[in-house]
Amino acid sequence: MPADILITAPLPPFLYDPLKAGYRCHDYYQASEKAAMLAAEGGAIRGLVQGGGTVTPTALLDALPKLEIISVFGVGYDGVPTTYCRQRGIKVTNTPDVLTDDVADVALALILMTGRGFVRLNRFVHAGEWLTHSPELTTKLGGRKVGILGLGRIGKAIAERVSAMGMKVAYTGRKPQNVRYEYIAELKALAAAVDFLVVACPGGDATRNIVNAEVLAALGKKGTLVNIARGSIVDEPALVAALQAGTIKAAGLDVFADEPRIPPALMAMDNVVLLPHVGSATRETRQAMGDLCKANLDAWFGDKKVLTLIPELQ
Ligand code: 8YV
Repeated sequence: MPADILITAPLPPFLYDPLKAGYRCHDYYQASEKAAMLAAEGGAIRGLVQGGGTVTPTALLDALPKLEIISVFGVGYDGVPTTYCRQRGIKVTNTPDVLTDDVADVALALILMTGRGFVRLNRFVHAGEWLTHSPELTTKLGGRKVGILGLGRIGKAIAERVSAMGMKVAYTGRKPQNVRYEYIAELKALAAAVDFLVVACPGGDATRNIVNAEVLAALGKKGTLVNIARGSIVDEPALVAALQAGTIKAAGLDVFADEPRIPPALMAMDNVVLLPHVGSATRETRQAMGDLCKANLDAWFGDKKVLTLIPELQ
């Protein structure tokens, strides 16, 4: 008898179809009568599949007394109440490693697009302006310093990429690591020391709004903020204010506080590059994430093992 699985996020067919073939899937995300679905099926649910950004309230988990595993389709699990899951013995898995390179590519792209003005220059050519005047001069990236907030797998992949371009790297995090990059303990001091501040740490309560007005003031007119992690880490109104006041130079953002809604003020700014949360959005990587998301469920419902248990539960 296949296990009952609750689906709480929109899933691509290359994940959803194999899940439907192996499990009894209940689409909570699309259900119009969510309470009724929980009342009818909640008691049978043994697995839950959600996205990286999906917020899973404990009230929902309370309605799933037989839940054994949450398999996150994404590396970030900031929407999962992990302390609650530990108490109830619910396993939580994610999809690390397979998306590292793609997300790091997006950070590099945002550095190039903001630093070298490539988005503006693209508009310039499309608008026929090259016929009438010369393009603007921008900033040489070699020799500039990149500060990485969160030197995990993705942070390290970003450090490698910018190092290859001759940029210098500094980082902050809970503790110094055995790496060749400069460690700066305080986020504000890191911001003050760099030309690009790249946010690459996990989201969640521990990092909520840590990139605040003070940090942005330290980053200053010389500095560009790049965020490929979670919108929750940056105080978004403070960021808008800093850009409006010219406190910082520019921003390159792939993630936002309330996706897909973006503060209208950002849309109009020429020194801001906006992407629609595409860090992992290649066919190859999303397929690998989907395969790993399902493999974790299969391993659990097969022989009570998982492949990528989150660190907090290890
Ligand atoms: C995905 C992400 O967009 O992995 C993450 O944490 O934010 C992204 O890769 C998301 O997980 C898809 O559900």
